Amino acid sequence: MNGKKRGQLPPTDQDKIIKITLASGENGINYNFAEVAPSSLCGVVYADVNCNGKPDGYDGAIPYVCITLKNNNTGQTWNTVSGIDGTYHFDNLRPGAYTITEKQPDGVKSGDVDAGSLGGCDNDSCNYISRIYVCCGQKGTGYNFGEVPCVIPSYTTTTADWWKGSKGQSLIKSLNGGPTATALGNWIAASFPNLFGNLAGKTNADIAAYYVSISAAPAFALEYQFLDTVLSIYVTTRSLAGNAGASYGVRITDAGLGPCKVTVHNSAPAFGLPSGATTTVLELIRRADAASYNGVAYDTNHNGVIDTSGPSGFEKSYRDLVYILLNTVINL
Ligand SMILES: [Ca+2]
Ligand SMILES: [Ca+2]
Ligand SMILES: [Ca+2]
Ligand SMILES: [Ca+2]
Repeated sequence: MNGKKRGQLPPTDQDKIIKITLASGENGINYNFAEVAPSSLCGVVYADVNCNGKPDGYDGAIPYVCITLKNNNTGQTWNTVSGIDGTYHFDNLRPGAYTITEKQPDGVKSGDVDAGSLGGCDNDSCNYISRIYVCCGQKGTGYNFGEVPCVIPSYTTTTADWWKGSKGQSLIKSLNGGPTATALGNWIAASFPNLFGNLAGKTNADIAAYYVSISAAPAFALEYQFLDTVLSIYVTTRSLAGNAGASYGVRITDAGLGPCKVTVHNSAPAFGLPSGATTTVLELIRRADAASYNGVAYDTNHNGVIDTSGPSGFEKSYRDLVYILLNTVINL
């Protein structure tokens, strides 16, 4: 106004100009609001099964890992967690210098950290990537955190059918606040929709009963094995089930059973893997889920029947192979 600036920018709201005084007959000009195209940063947290420092081959995802983004110019921070496929992303960012930090999950050992497409400095031993300079509208990808998976630990309590016994049943019912909680059912359904989409909205009490009923149905022997493994993933993962299983002797870590290494031996074709490949428990279940339909594992032609002949005649043999693998290697 008259060659002088009038008005103030509030420190916390970038969409306001306040305290503009205007006398009679004055005209204010250049009260401008600039907008920038939003930027983003993303990456994956993965079990580096083949130990080559990049997410490839049959490396598995590591979900539920806390990732923090800091804008080094403003000091502002944001938190997120990796999804079931291990990916994380931060959207709607303003231009600036950023640092991404991973909270190291226990249950896996720290591996290679990588700066992605916009560059930056990675620090493998400290789980962070700094000096990521983001310009307007840029999308940074490949800010990855690799972890070294562990072998499947031996547990003291869970054996075949353990979930059917009184301890297993009461553990299921105690999860996430009690028998009427639906977090477990919703997680199973969302994570493995083709195998267990029917468990969405089900309570812990429903799932405990469902486990007993499926265990008594010979036609669903393989689905029963999957449910067994899926329950083990859930209770061993701290961010999913807390420490509820500890008093039952379950070994609980941040990463849980999901990223543990497993070799597929002769079951490889059923997972679309080369013979003898090594991957993770979670990756196996994800692959099997992708080959399943409407609650039936390996009904690949979606006809509601396990085929033993014709072009889908492999369905039965794949089920047999996977049953043996889950029964001998993963049963806890
Ligand atoms: Ca790798
Ligand atoms: Ca790490
Ligand atoms: Ca690195
Ligand atoms: Ca079929």
